[in-house]
Amino acid sequence: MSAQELVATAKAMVAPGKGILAMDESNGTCNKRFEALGIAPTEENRRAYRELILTAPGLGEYISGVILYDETIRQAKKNGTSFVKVITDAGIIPGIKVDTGAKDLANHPQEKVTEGLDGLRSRIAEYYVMGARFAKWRAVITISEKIPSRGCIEANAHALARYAALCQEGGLVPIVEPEVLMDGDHTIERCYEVTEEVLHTVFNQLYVQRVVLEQIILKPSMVISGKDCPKQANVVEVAQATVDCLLRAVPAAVQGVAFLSGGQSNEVASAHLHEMNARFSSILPWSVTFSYARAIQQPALELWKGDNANVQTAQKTLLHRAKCNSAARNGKYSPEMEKLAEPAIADEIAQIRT
Ligand code: 5MM
Repeated sequence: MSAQELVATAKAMVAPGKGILAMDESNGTCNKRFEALGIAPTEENRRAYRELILTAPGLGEYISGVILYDETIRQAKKNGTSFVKVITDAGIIPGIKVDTGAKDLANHPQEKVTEGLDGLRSRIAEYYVMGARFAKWRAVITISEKIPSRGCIEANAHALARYAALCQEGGLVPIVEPEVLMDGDHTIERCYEVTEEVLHTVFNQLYVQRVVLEQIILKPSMVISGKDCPKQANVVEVAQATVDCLLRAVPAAVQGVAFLSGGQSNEVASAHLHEMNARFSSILPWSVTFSYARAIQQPALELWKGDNANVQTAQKTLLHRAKCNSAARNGKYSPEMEKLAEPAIADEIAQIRT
């Protein structure tokens, strides 16, 4: 793929009114989410759930790209149509998670480093032939009193940069995801400090590895209070702190920023994205959108419950969250949107819940 094609793909991933749907849960994570809702953790249930998502009518109106897992990119609809065909027919770009997970970092208790560089060049080549046009690699940074360490930040930043360089060489746009976890009782100020250090380190490593910033999407976490912090920053404070932090640490050449939701509630994740776009779009050098997993999927998964009879209602709920986040990406979301959508499917939802 040429440099122009990589830029065009990156631009399309963050196009106005659109964002990315992360559905790249590894089997372990997907099974955990199923089991919490009493859904059997089988390959067929994972396939059926992914079919529900990918066949939601009108998904392509709000979603530019979907991130798949290795098992999912090889799967097909019940009628045999491959998921990759379903996705491209809907005008959506297929993407693929290529990391192999966060593992314990030697000599660094409680810290992780993401693995997956071995054999990555050939896996990228295989995924490209299968139809993927972008990839994702997630690094995980934990905050507590004495961490993150420099060793953890540098190891993860180096791996992200090596991954990104290999993706560009192989024709995939890399999504660079350094996630600073919300777990803990730290303040928003501490989250700011850690996020800024992590982003500076990541962009330094991207520079060292000669990654072309116009051909990447950054997928950061927002600057937010730890979930057990007694003082929770409000929506305006989160938007302000996140924008300040990113303006200081993310070069203007980056094609787009697509936030993860990280465990925020659905409405709050939409409100934060809206606030950033509504207040600051005139000063932001990059497009700012979403790349949410839980904040789009969770209500649909809870309604589906593994039952075929619930598919259409679950799809409407999924579409609703995609639409709210699409509005937020344009700075046009309001909590009213949540109320307006409810009556249309309220009866169906009530029936499933009883
Ligand atoms: C879908 O979740 C992804 C991680 O899955 P594994 O831990 O099973 O590999 C994750 O990378 C996800 O893409 C992002 O964290 C965004 O998800 P949220 O739920 O934070 O929006």
